[in-house]
Amino acid sequence: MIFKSPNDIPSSEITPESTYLNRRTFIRTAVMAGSVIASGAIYRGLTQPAPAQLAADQGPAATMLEGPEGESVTTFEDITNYNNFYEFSTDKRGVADKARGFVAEPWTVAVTGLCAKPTTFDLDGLARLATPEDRVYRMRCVERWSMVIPWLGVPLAAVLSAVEPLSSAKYVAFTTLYDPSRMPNQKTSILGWPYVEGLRLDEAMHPLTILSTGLYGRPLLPQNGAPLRLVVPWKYGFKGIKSIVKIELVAGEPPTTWNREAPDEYGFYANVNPKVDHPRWSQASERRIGEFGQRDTLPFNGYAEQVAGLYSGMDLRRSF
Ligand SMILES: Nc1nc2c(c(=O)[nH]1)N[C@H]1C(S)=C(S)[C@@H](COP(=O)(O)O)O[C@H]1N2
Ligand SMILES: [Mo]
Repeated sequence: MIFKSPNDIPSSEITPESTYLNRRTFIRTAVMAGSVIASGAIYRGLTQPAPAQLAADQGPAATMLEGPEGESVTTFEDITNYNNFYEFSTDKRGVADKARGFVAEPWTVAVTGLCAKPTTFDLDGLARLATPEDRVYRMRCVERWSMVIPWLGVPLAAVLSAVEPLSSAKYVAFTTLYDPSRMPNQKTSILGWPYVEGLRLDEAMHPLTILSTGLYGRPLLPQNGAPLRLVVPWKYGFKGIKSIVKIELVAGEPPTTWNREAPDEYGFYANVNPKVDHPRWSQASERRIGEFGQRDTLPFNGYAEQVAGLYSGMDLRRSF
């Protein structure tokens, strides 16, 4: 079998979201890298390959899953060892190790705001709303890499319907846990914490949108956003906020972390679009983790048929 692990991917093919990061981070990073070089190259100095660290007993429960349209499902090893989760590390291959031991139970998520029945759910309470289903979705990071991930999750619509949104609710705001004692990078200012994200209510209610509680038939590992993270497969990966503690129905467009950090580079909508380049790189193609070469990036990440109607009348160049 020809297999290329992410450890073999030249870092020059990955374009970190973080290259804009503030001056202090640049300086600290440059010192660690041992030289002061052009900002675009600095983070590459940090992302040195580390050996995959996967205990034998962490094997996936399900292995016979098919990807969309015959595409291969990304390996469990890659999905759980190549991550973006800045609360733990900005080094994709360092997140799993830094997040090891993160205790995700007990956990509650408050579903609140403009609704008739605000409710705080524990994980059993969520599972009672809807039986977790398998959903094999592409995931496209704005940094030009992608995976195919066999999620386990419940439709977000089931959770929102349970609290009975008021007609004044037009958007949904999501918040990650804020606990610097458990998420060590929250002691730094590399991002404004807690991480926040948002969707328009119709996007949130779309049947493709899920709250994931697992992958490969197992509960989520900390590095993938245990115990609960958002999955919106037609949008760039940064919309998929991890380790959610609050879901709030609101009237106006809520602030979102990457848009707040770099508004010219990351929009609220962040729909995958090969024709709208990031200001610093093309979005026309991507590297599928585990494959050689490049794939064409698909409009709406391949889900146009299901979701393009959500944006009729909207200039898709503005839906970045
Ligand atoms: N709270 C939080 N959620 C987050 C992030 C993060 O840094 N913090 N990174 C995002 C980005 S940029 C991507 S691409 C995906 C990566 O998900 P994965 O590591 O499970 O593949 O998580 C998203 N959710
Ligand atoms: Mo990302």
